[in-house]
Amino acid sequence: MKKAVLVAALLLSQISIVHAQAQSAALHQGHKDALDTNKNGTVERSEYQVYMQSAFTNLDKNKDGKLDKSEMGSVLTEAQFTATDANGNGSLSQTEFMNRVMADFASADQDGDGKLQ
Ligand SMILES: [Ca+2]
Ligand SMILES: [Ca+2]
Ligand SMILES: [Ca+2]
Repeated sequence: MKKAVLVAALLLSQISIVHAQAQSAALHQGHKDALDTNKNGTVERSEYQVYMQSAFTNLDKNKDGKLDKSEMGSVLTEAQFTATDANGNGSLSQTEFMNRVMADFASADQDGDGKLQ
């Protein structure tokens, strides 16, 4: 099976919480429940952001504040890692990581209302 395009989907499926479909912005119900912390039925940008910040912390196994290729494991392909590593230094800072996942949120949020249903 081809991996989903969204980095967020890859990250989330990696940590067994969300497997979003690249073709559809819809999240699986169980996964949405995990992200929808205020249980209002939608995943707001703020909920996604908080979740991704904690995902960054969880992925940063050696706690040096950045993600290197070994920490990303199978989450990102080489090409995706390179694309996310904006300054090309071989590791992902929290800023680089968040820029990427928030861009994914924006592309998944097709109607631009700041929420994923
Ligand atoms: Ca919510
Ligand atoms: Ca690290
Ligand atoms: Ca970098």
